[in-house]
Amino acid sequence: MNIYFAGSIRGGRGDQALYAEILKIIAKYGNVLTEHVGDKKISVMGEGDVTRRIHKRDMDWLRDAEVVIAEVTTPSLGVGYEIAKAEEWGKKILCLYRKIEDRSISAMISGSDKLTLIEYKNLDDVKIIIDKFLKIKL
Ligand code: 6K6
Repeated sequence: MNIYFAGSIRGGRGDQALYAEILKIIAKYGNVLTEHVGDKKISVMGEGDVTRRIHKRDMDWLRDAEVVIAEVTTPSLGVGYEIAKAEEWGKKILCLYRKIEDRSISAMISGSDKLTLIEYKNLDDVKIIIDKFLKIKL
């Protein structure tokens, strides 16, 4: 199973270490196409790659994925774009978020019936949520 993981890059790298841990959990279930999202060498400045090439590569991977898992606590234009494309292409989508005081998830995510949005507090929660979500899918 190809799994596309989405998490903020230019939107902010505050959760990068958490993405790396979530990627480790996801890797037990299938082929993760976007390991770079958890890479601490990628700063908000990006990989230093040409943006057109990044867009094409990521969209090709997204098309090839059966499942998309997005961490949406840190708002990111790129992650929102990927989720919209994944909806358009009929992918199964799980969005994970942590509740942060004085912040709410965009209504474009919380109001969509084409994805599953689940709140979590820690990595133990993430393990359970992902296991349930992917077992339903399998
Ligand atoms: C390089 C040059 C300019 O920006 C970069 C960033 N490099 C990226 N490399 C790989 N994937 C990327 C990059 N930038 C964004 N993405 C994709 O969009 C990832 O799959 C993330 O899920 C998402 C992050 O979007 P932003 O808007 O937070 O960057």
